[in-house]
Amino acid sequence: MNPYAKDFPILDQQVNGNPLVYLDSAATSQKPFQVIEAVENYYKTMNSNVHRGVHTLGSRATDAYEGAREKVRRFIHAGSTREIIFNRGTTTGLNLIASSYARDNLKEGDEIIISPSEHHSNLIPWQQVAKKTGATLKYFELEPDGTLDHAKAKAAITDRTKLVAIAHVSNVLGTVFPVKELASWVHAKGGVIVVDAAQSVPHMKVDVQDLDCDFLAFSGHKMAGPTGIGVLYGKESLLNAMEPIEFGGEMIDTVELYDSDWKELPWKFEGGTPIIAGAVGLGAAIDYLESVGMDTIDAHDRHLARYAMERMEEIEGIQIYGPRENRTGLVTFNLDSVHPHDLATVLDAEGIAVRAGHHCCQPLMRWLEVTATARASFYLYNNESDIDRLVAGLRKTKEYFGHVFG
Ligand code: 7TS
Repeated sequence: MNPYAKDFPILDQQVNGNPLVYLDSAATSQKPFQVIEAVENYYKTMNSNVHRGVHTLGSRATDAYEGAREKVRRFIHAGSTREIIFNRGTTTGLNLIASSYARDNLKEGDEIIISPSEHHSNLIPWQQVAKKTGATLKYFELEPDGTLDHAKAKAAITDRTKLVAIAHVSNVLGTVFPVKELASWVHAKGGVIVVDAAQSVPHMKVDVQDLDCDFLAFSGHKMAGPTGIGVLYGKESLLNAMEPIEFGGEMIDTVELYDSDWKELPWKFEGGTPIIAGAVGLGAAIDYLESVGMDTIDAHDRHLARYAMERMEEIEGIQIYGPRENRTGLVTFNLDSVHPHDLATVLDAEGIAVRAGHHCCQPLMRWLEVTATARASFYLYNNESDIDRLVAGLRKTKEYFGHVFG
């Protein structure tokens, strides 16, 4: 029995007559009772609006909200809480950079470079920036195993490159992209780097100062935290020079009839009543992950991916995508001519939850020359016996479709 599984009450149930095996943590992770109780406790003992009024509940809620910001700062080793903006998630963070920083700083002749493996959240905003500013959107070339060749990537970054946007970890390939190197190459040319850390922050130690990234976005719900809360990290000098894109309460300093000015960082980017309970839950998730240890989680998830690949490769007709080495805890695959949706349906009948589809990566599906794939993704509450159940389920699927089509 995995020692952490008992902290996740949802896992202790039968699905379709079988014990649940949850292998879809890259879509969203499950939540430990420590997080569920922190959110419940917030609503039971301190719910109130923040940064206003002087009553006691208001200061408790404000302390809890700002305390969570400090936990996030420490967790990703940012220099200051002014660099930590709470929002709805990775998608919202990336769109803020695109709509504020990029639209105001890019022009015709400038280039944005991204990877064909990006999630739509880190792809469509840059298409929109290119359309609005006249800048050109370009793509790094992926190697056949879904990695970047360092020399080629470095050469692709030129004096025209004003912005590189890349996932730290691909949600389909599991590839860990060389963010630190990319940051140094783009900085040498005077550009900035935006990191989509949706799949890295939940699974490994991420140090924004060590990576030297300019912006980095992630989601609470993929790291044992609640849905609806996310974080955008940005270097203070860049955030200071940026305009907010949402205007209203909470983010203003003084408001005149025809003009207004903004609060200092980070609040100028947090218009409206913030996601207070979500931030408190995210703080509890960080406490939880730190109590396990990010290096322990990283090693565990990578071990499960290696074990899964070894076991799955014993099945004839399986195709696994992405690199063999230096990959994180997810395995994306197809099985013979079985449609991944059919495969996921048969597995679901066995109580096994995997994701099937394009994973919000349609250009990557075209690059892989498939319309869809299945994906099993792992977290600290999974263990080898979950993978054994998956492999047995895959064998059953193969047998079933062999009878139907054979
Ligand atoms: N970037 C990456 C790399 C992701 O994996 C996801 C979500 C996002 C951005 C968007 O995050 P959100 O919290 O703003 O929605 N990825 C997935 C997935 O792989 N399956 O479901 C959601």
